Amino acid sequence: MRHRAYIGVGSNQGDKEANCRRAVREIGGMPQTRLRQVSSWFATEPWGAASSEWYVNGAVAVDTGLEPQTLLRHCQALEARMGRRPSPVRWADRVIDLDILFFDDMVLEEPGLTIPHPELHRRRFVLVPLCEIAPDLRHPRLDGDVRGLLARVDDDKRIREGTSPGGA
Ligand code: A4P
Ligand code: MG
Repeated sequence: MRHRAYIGVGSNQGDKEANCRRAVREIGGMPQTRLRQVSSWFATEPWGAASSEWYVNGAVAVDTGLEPQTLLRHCQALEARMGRRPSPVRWADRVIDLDILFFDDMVLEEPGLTIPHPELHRRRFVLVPLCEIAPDLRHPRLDGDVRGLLARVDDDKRIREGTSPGGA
């Protein structure tokens, strides 16, 4: 378990919270990977989307021995297993979406993988759950920690407070 990673979890199709909980369970079952923290689940207004269907979003912390590209492959395999189909439409509705937000204090730009996630500081639906589990986590490229990014974020999309306890 050499690394600490944070993964954003979202769904806006089907039983959204059940989808998120299943994804969290299966993330915990990935090889060399252990769940450390799970945020509450939040109902969030769609961001940047053609769709008007609200999302359920949360975030998890894991300790993992996987390297970033391998963790991404496992996340994509899980998305596919849960029935997500590739869509040509950006921000299309999805059964499950897993984004690697942070990986240690790594800064990485590789084909198909940017870490930290390039949009995370613009999205309250990412920062609110992340701030619940890791307020003091520092962004390796931007000035400040998650709490500070959330205080400064320019995003007026609505979020309903997590009503349900986190967990899988
Ligand atoms: N990719 C690059 N870096 C990463 C990373 N750090 N983690 C690549 C995960 N993937 C990464 O992602 C597209 C490509 O990003 C992948 O091939 C991967 O190699 P995707 O998830 O397959 O496609 P996408 O999600 O449709 O596109 P995009 O532009 O990444 O959308 P986002 O940013 O994921 O946004 N509103 C609310 N309220 N809540 C949401 O969860 N989500 C989205 C999707 C839009 N609006 C939302 C929400
Ligand atoms: Mg994505």
